[in-house]
Amino acid sequence: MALKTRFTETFGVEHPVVQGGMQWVGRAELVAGVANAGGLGFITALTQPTPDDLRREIDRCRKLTDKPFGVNLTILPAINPPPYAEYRQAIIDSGVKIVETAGYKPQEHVDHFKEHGIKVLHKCTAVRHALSAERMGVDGISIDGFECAGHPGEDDVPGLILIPAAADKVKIPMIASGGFGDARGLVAALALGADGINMGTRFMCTVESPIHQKIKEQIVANDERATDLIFRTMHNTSRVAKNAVSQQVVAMEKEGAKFEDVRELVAGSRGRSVYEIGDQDAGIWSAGMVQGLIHDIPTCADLITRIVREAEEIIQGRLAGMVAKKAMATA
Ligand code: FMN
Repeated sequence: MALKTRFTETFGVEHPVVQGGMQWVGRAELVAGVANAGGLGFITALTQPTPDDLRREIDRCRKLTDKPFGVNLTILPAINPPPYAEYRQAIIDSGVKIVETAGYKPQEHVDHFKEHGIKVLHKCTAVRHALSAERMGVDGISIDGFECAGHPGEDDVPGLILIPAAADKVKIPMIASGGFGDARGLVAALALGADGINMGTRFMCTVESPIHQKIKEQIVANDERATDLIFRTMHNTSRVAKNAVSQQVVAMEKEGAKFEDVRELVAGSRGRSVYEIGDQDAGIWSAGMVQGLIHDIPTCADLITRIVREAEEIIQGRLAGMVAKKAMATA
């Protein structure tokens, strides 16, 4: 059995379950694990130091799976931006057929990908941005509620409102993101009008995820309160795992610190070392509130199979049973 939605039809995957881009985490082994399980995984382009490294990572993923997978291109404003056009070209040349864009002003990227017949799933955090991406011609929207790991935007609208608000207006297939980790979340997302779910934190905590075992165990140990919002005062909010460093950044921001003051604490190299050496206090690392729903470290196949099977059971059992009981009661 399988859940068929507009998303699975449009993007040609078996299950309506996506693994979104994750800096330092979205590498070939995880993406292939998701693909082999029938989900849609995205290699994170900017985790690769150069566009040529990205080409090699895509090749490596192809050796691990013959199923479809995609590449995430995250577009963030930067003083020294990465060579986006070259990364884009690497994706196009490699023959990847699905891209997840995220971040600011994706128009030129979307246009170029569409010229090459690539399907684009655009991830954003507001209904107005979803509608603008739809007008740009993307094939699907992934909408991230306030619960999500990484950048939730500045509107602070949780998924329970954001997803149906977006579903009321967006016409193309839409994936719900932020706070999803199990079958109950998938069924809820479908009920709210989405065509599937995107998960970040949940996929960090799988066998194939290329991060230190101790960080996976930390996620299992953490509960739903174990996140901090940093860069609030800089209007560039990021939801990260609560640790010694995030607490220090939050405290410094309260005292009026500017980016320069916290730059060393939030350095990407320190965040990366968390995953390499398994010291959760080595730097800033992204994780969402859904940590409170994560209790194990399964393979991607076990996770996706479990989510889809239990979702079907909830729909056909608990939910259908409620409708049947009401029908009997009124008969
Ligand atoms: N989203 C991006 O678009 N680009 C990134 O580079 C990126 N890095 C992330 C790194 C980590 C460790 C995590 C957990 C998330 C990251 N995200 C990034 C966000 C995820 O793609 C996804 O939208 C988010 O995790 C969904 O919320 P959840 O963690 O509650 O499932």
